[in-house]
Amino acid sequence: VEAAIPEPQRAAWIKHTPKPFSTPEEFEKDAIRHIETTLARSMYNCDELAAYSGTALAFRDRLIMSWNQTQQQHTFADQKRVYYLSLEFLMGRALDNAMLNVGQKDVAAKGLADLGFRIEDIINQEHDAALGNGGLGRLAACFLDSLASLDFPAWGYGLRYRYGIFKQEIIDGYQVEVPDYWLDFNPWEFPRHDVAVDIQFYGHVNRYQNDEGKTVSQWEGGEIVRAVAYDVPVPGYGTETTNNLRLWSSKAASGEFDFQKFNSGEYESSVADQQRAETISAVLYPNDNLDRGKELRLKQQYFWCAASLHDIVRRFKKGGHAWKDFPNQVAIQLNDTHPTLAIPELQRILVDVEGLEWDEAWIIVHKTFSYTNHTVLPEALEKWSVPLMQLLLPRHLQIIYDINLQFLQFVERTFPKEREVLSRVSIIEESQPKMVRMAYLAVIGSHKVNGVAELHSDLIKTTIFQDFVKIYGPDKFTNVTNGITPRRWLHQANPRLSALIASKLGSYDFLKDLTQLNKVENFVQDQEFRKEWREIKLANKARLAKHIKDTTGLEVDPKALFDIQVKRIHEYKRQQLNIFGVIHRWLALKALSPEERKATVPRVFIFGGKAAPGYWMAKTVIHLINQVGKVINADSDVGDLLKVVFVEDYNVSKAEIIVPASDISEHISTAGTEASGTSNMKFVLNGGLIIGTCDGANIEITREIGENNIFLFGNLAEDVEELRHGHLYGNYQLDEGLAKVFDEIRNGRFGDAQAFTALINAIVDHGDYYLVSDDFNSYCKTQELIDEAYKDQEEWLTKSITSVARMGFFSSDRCIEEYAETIWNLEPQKPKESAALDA
Ligand code: HBZ
Repeated sequence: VEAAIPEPQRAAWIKHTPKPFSTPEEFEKDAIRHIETTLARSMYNCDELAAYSGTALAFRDRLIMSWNQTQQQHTFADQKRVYYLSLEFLMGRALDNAMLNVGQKDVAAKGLADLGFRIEDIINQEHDAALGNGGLGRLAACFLDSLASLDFPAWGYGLRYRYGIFKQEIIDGYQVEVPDYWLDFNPWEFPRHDVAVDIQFYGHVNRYQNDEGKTVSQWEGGEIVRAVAYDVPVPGYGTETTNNLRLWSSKAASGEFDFQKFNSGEYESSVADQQRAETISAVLYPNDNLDRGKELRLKQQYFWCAASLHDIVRRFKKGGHAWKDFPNQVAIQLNDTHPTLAIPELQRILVDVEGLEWDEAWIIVHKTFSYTNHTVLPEALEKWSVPLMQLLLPRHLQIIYDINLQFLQFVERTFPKEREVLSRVSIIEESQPKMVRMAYLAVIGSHKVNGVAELHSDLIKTTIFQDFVKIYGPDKFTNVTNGITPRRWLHQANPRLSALIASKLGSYDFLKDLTQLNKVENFVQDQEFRKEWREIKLANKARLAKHIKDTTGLEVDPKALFDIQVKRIHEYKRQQLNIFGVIHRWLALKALSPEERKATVPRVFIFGGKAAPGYWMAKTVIHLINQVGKVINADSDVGDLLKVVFVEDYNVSKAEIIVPASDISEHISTAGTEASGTSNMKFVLNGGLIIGTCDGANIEITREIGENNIFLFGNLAEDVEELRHGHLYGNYQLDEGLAKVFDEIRNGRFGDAQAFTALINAIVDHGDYYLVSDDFNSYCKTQELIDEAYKDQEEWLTKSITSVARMGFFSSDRCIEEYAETIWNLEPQKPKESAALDA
C-alpha cells in the first residue's frame, strides 16, 4: 500500500502533516487560525465559547491525524477487531479528555492564558455528549477509553441522537424535563456523507426457487431509510492509538419515490416523509431498567443494527477472507439486549444475501456474538410483540422462528423427558399477543454471556437463565466485573489527588496500570502525605460547595460530612430509604438539647439524579427530597448540623465535580437488584468511603479494600425472596422508626401529605417490594456508626488512603483485558510510532 505513493509526494505529505504542539505558541497559532477562519471571528469578539471552539478544533486536527494513522495500520494489519454495539455512549465532555490523553493540557493552559483565558472556563463551555441514561451508557464510554488506551482494534457503534438525555430542571421542587439539543456546534464528529446505508422496514417476504433449484427468501417492498455515518475519534491515553466511534443518523433515502412526489407537486408530503425518517435517530429513550415496547424504539434498534452490520460485513469483505474466517476477524459485543436484532440480521445477510447454507451461517453467527446482561429486574427484560415484528421486520421474524425451532429440537433431544422446559426456554412467549424474548435470543445466538459483577453473574445463572445453564452447561456463562477509567475518574476529575499519588509513586504509570496504586499504602503514615490528602479532599468539597451555592443559593460548610447519593432515581436504588433516614435523623436531632447537639457531626446530604419522565414514583421521590430540604434547611434548631441538597441535572460533568467531594456515598439498593454499580468504584477511587448493601460490586469492593473500610448493612440477597413472601402472607410489621417518619409526612410537615401517599403505601400496603422497612433500622444504625467514625479524623483518613490503594482491580483496563482474553480472543495492535507521555 505504502509503496504505491511516489517518494516526492510522500515527503511533501509527511512534511506538512500536523504534529503534536511542541510549544504554547504552536497551539495558539492553530487555535487563532481556527477562530479567525473556521469560525470567522476575530480578536474583538472572541468570547469563551469561541476560545473553546478554537481550542477544540486545534486538538481535533491532532486527533484526526492519529485516527487516520490508527485506521490505516489496523486495516494493513488485517487482524481481528471488536465491535461494541451499544444504544448508549455517555461520553461527557471531550476536550479535557483529549488534552490529557495526548498529554498536552499544560501546553494548552499556557497558550490559553497567553490569550487571556483560564483553561477551566474554556473546558466548561463544552456541552456534554449525553447519549445515555446511566451506568450502562457510561460503562460503554469507559470501555472505549480503555480499548484505545490498550491499543485494541475496536470500534463502537451507536446512534447519533439529535436529543440526548433530557436536561433536568427543578421547579418548585418538581422535575421538569427540557430537551437536550446538543448538536449546535459539535467539533468532535466527522460526518461521512459517503458512508451511507439504506435500511429497509415493513414489506413482505417472497419465497422462490433460484436457478440451482434452491428455495430462497427475499425481503421485498416496504420503506427505505438512509443511515449516514458520523465518526467520533476516541483517543487512547499515552498512546498514538485513536479508535473510532461510529454513530448513525437517519435521513430520508432520496430515491425515485421522492422525486415522483416532488414532480407531482406533493412537496408537503415529501417533506413529511423526510421528517418521519429523521425521527428514527431523533431522541434517546429516557428509561433505564424499564422496557416499554414502543414501535419507534424497535425501529431505532433495527436501523442501528442493520447499518452497523452492513458496515462490518463490507469491511470484512474488503479483506478477501473466506466466510468461515468471519469470527476470526470480527467479534461483536452486545451491550444488553438492545442490539439483539444483529443476530438474525447477520444470519439473514449470510443466508439470503450471500447464499450460505443455514447451518454454516449459524456457526459463524454464534461464534461472532457475545452478550452482556445488565439486569435481572423483570420489568427491564426486553420483549417485542410478534405482530409488531411481523409488520416491521417480516423476514427477521421468520429467521427468529427458525432459530427457535432448531433450538427447541436440540433441547428436546437433550432433555427428552422434560416437556415443560420447552415452553420455558422458547424464544416465543405464548402470551396474548405472543412476544419475542430478546434475552433468550441473545443467549442462544452468542458464544458467551456475561454478568457485570460476581453476585449478579451468579444470580443470572440461578434465575433468568437457569434453564440455559442446564442446556449449555455453565461455561457459556461468565463474569466480568465492571470497571471505570482512571483517566477520567481520577486524573481528570481529581487532578490534585492524581498528582499527589504520582509524586509518591514516581510517575503517572499507575494511570495505565492501576494495580500500582497498592504502593500508596506505603505512605499511609507519611504525615506530609496525609496532610495533603486531607487538604485535597477539603478543596474538592469546597469546589462542590461553591457549585451548590452558585446553583441553588444554599450555603454548605465544606467541613461538614458530605453524604452523597447520585444516580438515576429508581425504587430499587432506594433514594427513598435515604430521605426517610434523613427525616429520622432530623427528628432525633430536634429531640436533643442544645448542649447535646454540640456533640453531633454536621452532615450535608446531597442527592442528584434524573427520573424517567413517565416514572411517577421516582418523580415523587425527587419532590419529597426537595420538600424535606426546604423544611430542614430553614430550621434554626438544627442549623448547620443538617442540610439537604438536590443537585439539578446530574450528568457526567457534574459527576466529575461531585465524585471527588464525598466523605460518604450511598449505594443502598435492595440486595440482588443492582447488577454492579460503577459510581461506587468512582467514589472510593477518590478517597470517599461508602455505605452500602451486599449488592453488585459492593461485595467485591469490600473484598478488595477490607471490611473495616466500608459500612455494610441490610438483608442479604439470599433472604430477599422469603422476606417478600412474608410481607404478603405473614403479618407485616412496619419498622417503628420508619412509622414515626411516615407520621411526620402524613401530618403535612413537608407540604401536601397527599403528594406522598403512593410512596408510603408502596411500603405499608403494597408489600414493600424493595424492603425499605426491613432494612431501615440497620441503615440508621450504620449511619450512627459513620457519625462516630467521622469523629476520629485520623482513622478516617487512614481508611480513605488504604481504600484508594486497594482499588487497582476496578480499572476498566482490567475489565477490557478480561473480555479480550476470555470472550473476544483479541490481541492489541501497538501503533508504530508512539508519542512521549507528558502528563
Ligand atoms: O448498568 C446498569 C446497572 O443498573 C448497573 O448496576 C450497572 O453497573 C451498569 C453497568 O453494567 N444498567 C443500566 O444503566 N441500564 C440502563 O440504563 C438501561 C437503559 C435502557 C434500557 C434498559 C436499561 O432499555
